[in-house]
Amino acid sequence: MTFPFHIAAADGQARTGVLKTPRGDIRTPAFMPVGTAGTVKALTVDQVRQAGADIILGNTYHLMLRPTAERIARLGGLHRFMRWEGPILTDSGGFQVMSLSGISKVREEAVTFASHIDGSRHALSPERSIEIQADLLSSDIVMQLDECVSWPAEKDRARQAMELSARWGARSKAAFGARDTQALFGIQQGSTFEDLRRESTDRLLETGFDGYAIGGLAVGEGHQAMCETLEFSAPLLPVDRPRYLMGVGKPIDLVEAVVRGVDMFDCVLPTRSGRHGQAWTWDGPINLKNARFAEADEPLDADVPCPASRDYSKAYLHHLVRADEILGQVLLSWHNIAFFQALTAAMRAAISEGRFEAFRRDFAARHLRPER
Ligand code: PRF
Repeated sequence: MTFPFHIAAADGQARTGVLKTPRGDIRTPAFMPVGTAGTVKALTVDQVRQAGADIILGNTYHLMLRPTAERIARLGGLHRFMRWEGPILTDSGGFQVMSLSGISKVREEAVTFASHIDGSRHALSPERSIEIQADLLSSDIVMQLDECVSWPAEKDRARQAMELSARWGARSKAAFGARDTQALFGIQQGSTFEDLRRESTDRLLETGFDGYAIGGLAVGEGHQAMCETLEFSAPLLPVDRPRYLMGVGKPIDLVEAVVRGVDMFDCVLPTRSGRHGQAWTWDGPINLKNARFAEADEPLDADVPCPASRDYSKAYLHHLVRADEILGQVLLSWHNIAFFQALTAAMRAAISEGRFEAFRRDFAARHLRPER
C-alpha cells in the first residue's frame, strides 16, 4: 500500500493537497524542519509542532554513526527516542557522506567513508541504508541511496552518477519490498542536463516508487539555473505522486519551485541561520545583531502564530544575540521554523483560491525589496 496523496487544488503547475500517513497528514506544499541528529537543533518537539510542522527529517548518516541505528532500534525507534509522534522522513546518507565525511569512495556495491566524528571506517550500501531507515529507525518515508554530483559537473560524470543512482534505486526497492505503513521515495539525478533528468525519471518509473525526489540541485548552480532545471525536471515526474525537492531552500526558492510543481522541501536554513542571529520575514531576512534593532520595540511578526514571532521584541532578541545567550538561538530558530510554516500555509491558501501568480508576484516584490 502506498500513502494516499489527495491533490485538492491546482493552479498552473502549483498544487496543494494532503499526503496521508499512518502517523498523520502532511499538508502540501510542505516544509520539513531538519532534525539531523535526532533533534531539530535548539527546539523541543513541542515547539516544532507548535510552529506548524507536520513532518520532520532525520539523517541516516549522522544517526548510524552516533548513537547508532541499532541503539535507536533497541530504544524503540526514532519517534519514541526523540518523542516526535508525527511522520519522519529520513535521508539515505549518500549526500551527507559526500558533504561531511572524510575520504569517501563510491563503488557499485556501496559507498565507503571515514566518520567526521572519529575517522572510523564505514560502508553504506542501498540495502544497508534501507535496513537502517526502515527497520532500525522506523522511518515513515524512506529515501533510496543515491549519488549527487557537485556543480558544475561534466556531462559524462553526471550521467555516471545518475545511472548508479538508478541502479541503487532498483536495489533499494528490492530491499524495501512491499510495506503497509512505510513509503519509499526514488531520487531523480542528472545535474542540469534535460536528457539526463528524463532518462533518470524513466528508470525510476520502471522501478516504481511511492514518491519522487529531485536531487542534485542547490549544490552551487544558483537560483536561476535551479529554476531552469526545475522547469523541465518537475513535470517529468508523475502528476499524482508527491514531488520532493531535496535540501531547498530560501523562501524565494520555495515559491519558485512550487510554481514549477514541487510539493515538499527540507532545509537547515531556518535553524542554522537562526543560530547565527538571522530572522526570516515577509520583508526578507534581517540580522538581529544589527544596531538598528537595539530599541525596536516590536515583534518579528505579530501575525505568525508562534510565541517567538509574536511575544518578544526585536530589541530583546537583539540583546540576546549580542550577549550570545542560548535563548536567542532558541527563539530565532523557533520563529524561523514558524515563518517557513506560515509561508507554506500561505502558498496552500493561494493555490486553493486560484491566486498563486498574484501571491508569487506580491511575495517577491515585498521579500526581495532592498532594506529600507
Ligand atoms: N540526494 C540526497 N539528499 C540530498 C540531496 C541529494 O541530491 C540534496 C541536494 N540538494 C540535498 N539532500 N539523498
